[in-house]
Amino acid sequence: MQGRPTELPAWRSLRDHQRTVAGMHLRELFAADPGRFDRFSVQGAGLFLDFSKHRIVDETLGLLTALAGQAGLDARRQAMFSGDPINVTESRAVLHTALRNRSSGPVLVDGVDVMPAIRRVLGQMRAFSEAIRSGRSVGHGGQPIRDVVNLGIGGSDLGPLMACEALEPYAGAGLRVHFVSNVDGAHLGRLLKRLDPASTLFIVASKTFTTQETLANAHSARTWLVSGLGSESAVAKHFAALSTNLQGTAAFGIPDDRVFAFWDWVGGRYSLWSAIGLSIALYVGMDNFDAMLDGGCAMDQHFRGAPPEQNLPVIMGLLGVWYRDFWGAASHAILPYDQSLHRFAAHLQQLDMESNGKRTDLQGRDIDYPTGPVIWGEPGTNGQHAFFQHLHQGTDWTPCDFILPLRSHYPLGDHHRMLMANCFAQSQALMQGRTAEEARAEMRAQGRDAAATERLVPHKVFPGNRPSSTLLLPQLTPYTLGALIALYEHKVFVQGTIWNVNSFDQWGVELGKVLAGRILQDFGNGVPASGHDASTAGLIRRALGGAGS
Ligand code: G6Q
Repeated sequence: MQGRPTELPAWRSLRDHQRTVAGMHLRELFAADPGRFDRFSVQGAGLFLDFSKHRIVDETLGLLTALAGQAGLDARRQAMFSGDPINVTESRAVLHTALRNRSSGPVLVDGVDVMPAIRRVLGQMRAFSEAIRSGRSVGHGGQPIRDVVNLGIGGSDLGPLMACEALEPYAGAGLRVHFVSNVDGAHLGRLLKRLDPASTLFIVASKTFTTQETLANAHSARTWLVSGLGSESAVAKHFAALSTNLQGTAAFGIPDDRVFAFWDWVGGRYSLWSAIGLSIALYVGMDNFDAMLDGGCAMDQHFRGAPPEQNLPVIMGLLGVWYRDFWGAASHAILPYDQSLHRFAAHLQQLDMESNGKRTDLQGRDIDYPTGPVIWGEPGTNGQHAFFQHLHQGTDWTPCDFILPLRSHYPLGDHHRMLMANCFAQSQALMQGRTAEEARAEMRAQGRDAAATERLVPHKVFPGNRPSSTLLLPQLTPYTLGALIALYEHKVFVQGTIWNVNSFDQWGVELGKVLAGRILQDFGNGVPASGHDASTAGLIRRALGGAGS
């Protein structure tokens, strides 16, 4: 798309159409149309999406899918899956989908089929994970590995951490997996207190193998290990690396057969499908990792094949654009009703905000329309006792995604029915709200006197008309988790296409890194360099002088 999305005919029509829909209330739309749920719900790759509780009518969906067509979604999707260098600012292909490609066909980058290399690394991951899990591969002193520590940050941490938490029911009893990301010494230090070097394996997960935090943690872990086991040669048995920088891993002293490669066409936040997922394979076994790839692949096929009005990522992406650009919604809540998905919102926060938090379009022009929203969330039911007040009665409203597996891995008493009832009740309350008459009638029925009732009525009114999607999974399995993650990846892609941004670079994280390097030098020199602003120089002086200065 060379022009701006705001100039597309469908964008202009949506602007007018929004004014019509703004006068409607979801409660009335449901009352007038018994077929609404059936018409506005779809299935794909084993997931079910109810999008009937959105501020849309049939015409809205038609206009939104027209917008996708006019923005060139089909061509751009084809370009991504074909390995075209759509990450134009880094001149790279975007092929995390090749990592989960289960067909026998080739995927070409610069005329070279990348599938043989992908299958080779998957085979290496299988051999390594099976050897460690079975106890065939042991530590320096002959002890089996009991604790695996993934040292990585951002995309080299959030995805595998989220997936290991989600798939805990599939983990055997043998291995514990830990994740250390923060350069704050407390993160590594607190964990090391509990570990035995003789039975610990460190995985240094870094695409570039230059990330300050990860390398600092890796070097400190190495010092701890060597001092605990009394030999430099122990490093070879207790470290592995996941990286595209094979020179860097060799310089660290990790033997080549313990280095798991991936490629520059895998973005960090899309990398859990690559060797960066080794911690997942170690924790739940390679068969389950493969099942996760299968789920991701099924969602890829759905995304490529389903018509726009039945296509989960397309619908979710378009609804996000609808609220962000035509209603002014600044944030979007992710509400998994599953404790095992407690890091899912954090993973999506990076996926979405790093991909579409952009203010420059693909042609390098400033953008004058809203792009990616703030993504946030926590599992239900906990969130209900914390921030849901704001969702129901705050002056801003926030579109929500409710995510619910229908079967639990922990069928304790009536817990799961309670969980499901709460999930459905929340989206219902957001949608229908409570009128003054209803609030009044309820209080009267409870025997409250008339004066107290009237005083409380305004506080007990819920406006309703607050939109949400509900995503149902049969159960949270490796397969459905794979499909769920891929669904959100493609949702982000759809939105990036409409907003005409490069969803695959992240220049916004650079500046802070450069400045941190300079300030670290100041700490070494014992004085702030000239050229800092007064605030930064003052803070550096206080830090150099200790907490009490
Ligand atoms: C993700 C980002 C970023 C990256 C980390 C870690 O898309 O690029 O979060 O994953 O900065 O980078 P390394 O894997 O290179 O250490």
